[in-house]
Amino acid sequence: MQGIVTKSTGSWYKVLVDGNEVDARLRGKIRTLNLKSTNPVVVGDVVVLDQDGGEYLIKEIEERQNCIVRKSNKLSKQYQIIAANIDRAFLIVSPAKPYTPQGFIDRFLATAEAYHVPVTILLNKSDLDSKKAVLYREHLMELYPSVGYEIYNVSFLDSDDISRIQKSIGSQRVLLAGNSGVGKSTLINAILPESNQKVSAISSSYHKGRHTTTFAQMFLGENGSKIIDTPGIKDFGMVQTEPNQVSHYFPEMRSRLSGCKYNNCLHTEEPDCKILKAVEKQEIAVTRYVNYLSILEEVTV
Ligand SMILES: Nc1nc2c(ncn2[C@@H]2O[C@H](COP(=O)(O)OP(=O)(O)OP(=O)(O)O)[C@@H](O)[C@H]2O)c(=O)[nH]1
Ligand SMILES: [Mg+2]
Ligand SMILES: [Zn+2]
Repeated sequence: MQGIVTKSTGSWYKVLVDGNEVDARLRGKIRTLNLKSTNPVVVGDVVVLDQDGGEYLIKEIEERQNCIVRKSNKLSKQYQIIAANIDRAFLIVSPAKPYTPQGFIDRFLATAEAYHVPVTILLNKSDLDSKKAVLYREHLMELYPSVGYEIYNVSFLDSDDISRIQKSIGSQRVLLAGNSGVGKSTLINAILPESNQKVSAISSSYHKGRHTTTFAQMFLGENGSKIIDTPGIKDFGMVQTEPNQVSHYFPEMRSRLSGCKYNNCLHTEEPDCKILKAVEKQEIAVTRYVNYLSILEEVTV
């Protein structure tokens, strides 16, 4: 029988089979996909199950259409798959309490481009009105539409915003991503009150990396939609990328690449580089370019 993994703790799994969630374990030897990941089975995976007595065993994983991946840590060659087979991702960011740096946003966007996952940015906590929050919000709201990303200024405490978000989910399978404390579980609770996800009060402990949600979990919504809550991610490292691929993951660079003199241009100091010219003319945002350079540096090491 076949099912979809809805929760993975590393030692046991929840799998949705014919509308029911069952507990399952991994069979000792599994036909794994060719991936150096720290977690062989992830939320969203389609798996084949066997029943052994009363126990369900996962014996096979179907090939993934896509996945969102992060490096276990900056130096490691290993990586962790956050979820698989998703239609789109909502990147939830917050202008303050906690602050989501633009570097984090650009890394996530580039990772999603690499795996062909469309992203909508939900700029949450629109009720925060400190000077810093307002300025940063204005910056993000201007920047991202100009490079082709959808971004919405919302509050998950506002029921009108919640119904708009719910409408936009339709029947899709959506991953919620974002740093700890931005409101991922708050959104799940607003859409699916019966899910009762733990949320925590905003406090200074976010800076010490407290995480309220500890495992990714898929929730079943209206119209067959599936929403995946994930633990807050501190940082993304680009994985499995050649240096000359990185500019393909920035839409405003991708559309200009044919203008560079050299095919293998990395857009750092080459002559006749269309990207460098566009940065000089402020047609490409310097903040995006700087984040491009930092990803480039990381994959070149
Ligand atoms: N002011 C304000 N607070 C919000 C809003 N949305 C969520 N919060 C609060 O932000 C805090 C953290 O929310 P969570 O939903 O736990 O955040 P999370 O992204 O799930 O965090 P992790 O599970 O640690 O990754 C809670 O106290 C929420 O009430 C909002 O629109 N405005
Ligand atoms: Mg959470
Ligand atoms: Zn170039």
